[in-house]
Amino acid sequence: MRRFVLPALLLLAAQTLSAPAASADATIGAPPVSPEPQQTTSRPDGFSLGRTVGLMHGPTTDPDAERVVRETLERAGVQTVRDQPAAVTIWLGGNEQVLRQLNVEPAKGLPAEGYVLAAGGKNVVLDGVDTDGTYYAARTFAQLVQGNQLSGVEIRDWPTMRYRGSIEGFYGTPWSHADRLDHLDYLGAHRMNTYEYAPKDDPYHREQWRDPYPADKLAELGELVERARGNKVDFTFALSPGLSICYTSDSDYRALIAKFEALYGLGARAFNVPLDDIDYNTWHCPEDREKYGTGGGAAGQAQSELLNRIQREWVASKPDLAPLQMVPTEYYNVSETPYKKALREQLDSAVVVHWTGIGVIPRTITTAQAAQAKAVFGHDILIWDNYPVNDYLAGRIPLADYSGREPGIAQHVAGVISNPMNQAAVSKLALYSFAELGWNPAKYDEQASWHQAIAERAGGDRKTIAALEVFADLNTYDSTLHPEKAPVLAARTAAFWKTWQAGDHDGAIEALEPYFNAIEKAPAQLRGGVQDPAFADEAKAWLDATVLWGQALRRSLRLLDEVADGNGAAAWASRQQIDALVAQAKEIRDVRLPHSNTYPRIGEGVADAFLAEAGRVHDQWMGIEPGRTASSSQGTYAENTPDRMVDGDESTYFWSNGAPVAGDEIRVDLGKARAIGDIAVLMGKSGSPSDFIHSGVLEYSTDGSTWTELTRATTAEVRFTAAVTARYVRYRAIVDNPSFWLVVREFSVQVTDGSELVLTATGTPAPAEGSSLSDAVDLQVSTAYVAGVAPTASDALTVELSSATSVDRITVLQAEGAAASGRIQVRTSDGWQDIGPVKAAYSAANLPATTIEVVRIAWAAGAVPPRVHEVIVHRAGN
Ligand code: 14T
Repeated sequence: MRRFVLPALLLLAAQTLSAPAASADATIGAPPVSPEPQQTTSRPDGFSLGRTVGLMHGPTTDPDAERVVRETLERAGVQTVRDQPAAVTIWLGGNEQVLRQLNVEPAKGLPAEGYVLAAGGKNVVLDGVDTDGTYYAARTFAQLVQGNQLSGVEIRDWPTMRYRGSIEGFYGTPWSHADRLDHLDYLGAHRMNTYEYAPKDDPYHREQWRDPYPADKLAELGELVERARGNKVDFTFALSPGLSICYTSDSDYRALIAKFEALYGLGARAFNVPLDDIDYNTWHCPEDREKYGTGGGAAGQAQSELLNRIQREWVASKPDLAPLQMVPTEYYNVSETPYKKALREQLDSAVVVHWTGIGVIPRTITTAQAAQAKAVFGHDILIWDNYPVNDYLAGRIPLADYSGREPGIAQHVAGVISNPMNQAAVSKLALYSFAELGWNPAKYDEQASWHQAIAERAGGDRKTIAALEVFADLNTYDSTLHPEKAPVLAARTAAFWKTWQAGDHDGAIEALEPYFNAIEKAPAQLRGGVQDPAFADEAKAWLDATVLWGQALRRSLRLLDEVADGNGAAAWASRQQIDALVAQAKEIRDVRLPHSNTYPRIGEGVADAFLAEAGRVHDQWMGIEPGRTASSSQGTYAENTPDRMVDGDESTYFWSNGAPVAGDEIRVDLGKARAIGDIAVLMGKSGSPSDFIHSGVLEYSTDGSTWTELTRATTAEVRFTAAVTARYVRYRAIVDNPSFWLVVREFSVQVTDGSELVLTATGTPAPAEGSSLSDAVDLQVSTAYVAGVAPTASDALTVELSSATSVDRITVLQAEGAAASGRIQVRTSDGWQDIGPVKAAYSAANLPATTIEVVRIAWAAGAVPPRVHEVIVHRAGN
């Protein structure tokens, strides 16, 4: 899309006119009015507010609007506000005569919540079509005042969607009372009008829905209702009885109404009955089964009858209630079912129905889908949009743009509300864009809106904006809306490896280092620069982790530099430091559920991949040949990572986090092309025997892009004997799995060309609890054989080679700062030969290419128990 470009001269003039007097160059100019008004016409007759302003009241005047106006005037340096016309006069709630003078049409006739804002000739008319409209006029006025200045303007504005805001509808730690109060202010300031109270883990909302709120909780709810009203937000109380309600029970009905009545008493005027995430095939009393029977149609009828009774007996009896809302059990698709047919035909037509799109967290919501939702549910549709909710993304705070929603959905739905994160203030980044999409979808530009949201959080400060962009990039991945991981960092690291592989090591490092610095420094900038103190508080775990990842990334550049310089000791020190930083980052926990159960994910899949690649470069330089690795195109369920497919242990397994679809695969990378023989893909496990690819193809490749078929199978265990040369072997689904996920206990590929040198370690002192001698020869420098006691002169670590091999260097890696001493010895056909000392963390002994069978570290008696991370046998000529 082409953007309108102001001619340079006009741009200059506009800047001179509207730039605030004290505009520092560190900040970006005036924020645009957000959400963008429907119609804006600039006028030549802007003015200064001066020190004294008259404030007059018109027909739709409003105390909340007045509060916003007075705050704005105070911020602008106005000292006196008179209740009579003055040099500059504000007409709050409209004034036809002044509008006529300004040649501006009044708001009359605009949609609900609409307003006209006219500023010119030393008058400001804030003319709401209703009091909400006047409030929004005041909000826009607040955004227009720059310093003491007001540009001449005529704005005619109204919301496209009826419902705009949020539903606190997630699992895990609910927001605090302070979070909610602050959130309600944020909604009001962004012209959003809806907050739904539906935290899954408030026991009184769902689990114990019948129980009345205790007095202290009720008092808090009362304060929320109050705060919402002051922000023109409809506090919508939701009660979820679906886990235990008996639909035919009169006492259950009365328990529900009693709960609603209590909230009505506090001033709540909007109500919702969510029936999501329940099993509608389970009744909670025999009477329901008897009355309704079984199946989705029966559930739809029971739910409709409950909602209809609430509508007829309660809602209709109160003059001032907003339309009743419900969340259907089938909230996530548009397929025609008996359940939806029952709602369509039996549910009172006044009830508004929530819908999440096609999918619980759909990547896109199209106009056509919205039309289908409206048709299939047969009711007004309110989109419950599961973004940026992170209850299903433990350890992640999605900070990317609010994307994939077509503006045309507004033709078919009554609104869009956000299900946000467990972190209220961090959610504001996305909420900003919900406000814009809901108010003026035709003008919604997801990228522009995201940048503006960032600028708002950063208070316009350039450095903070830059830091927030870096931080947001590291927190892009959210599985569905943004399946890509840290895209900016990924592009930069990809460019790095290209330059590195071309041999320009210094150039590669110089180009990337500033970005890694920016990652490390971003948290400090955000802590000082984001005006909202709750942001740094809630994001603490992620900010702390970002510093550590930034340090690890920086250190990995040093590692690569040290490798390029051949400085083995320094490189090993860097390598351990990187591991320590990552380990520290993974110790961090947020305080909220479910995030308190895992570590904050920072640039996962990109930052860790960069460190792993740097480690491989280091490994290769030291003589560790690339071992095999396993991967999956799917995500991981809990801690069951893909490496468990190649750990030689059938009791551990990879477990995907969803059902594989055609094209999903599991893969083994041997590190380099090898002759291969027996292959076994052992899927499923007792407990989930059907978690296997139900129809797949076994394939191999030498380059990872051209694949050749070996066999096809439909069984849980697939075995095949190949006689080919391959680096990669994969098993790929060729049809979508039935709802079963994927478990892979082992994916073994036999190497037959004998080129795999296998080392076996034995010796003394015996390893300490939790470590093993094999850790010294497992080709992983992060794991270590830790001796249980300090060595005596008769102790030795013996490493046997699977076959006699020509070797020109032996390297012994011990823990930095805790190195034991000894001698490196090798056994050739002529017997033992001493080739050098072990004394520091890094000990390398070179020898002329010699065919050896065994390596031994003969320990000297000492005080330090050896911690051997690796004994590396470097093959001559490699
Ligand atoms: F009611 C719905 F619109 C809805 O989205 N319900 C829940 C919601 O509370 C939760 O925050 C959201 C994101 O995790 O998804 C829904 O909960 C689910 C959905 C699933 F598909 C919980 C488990 C699921 F397997």
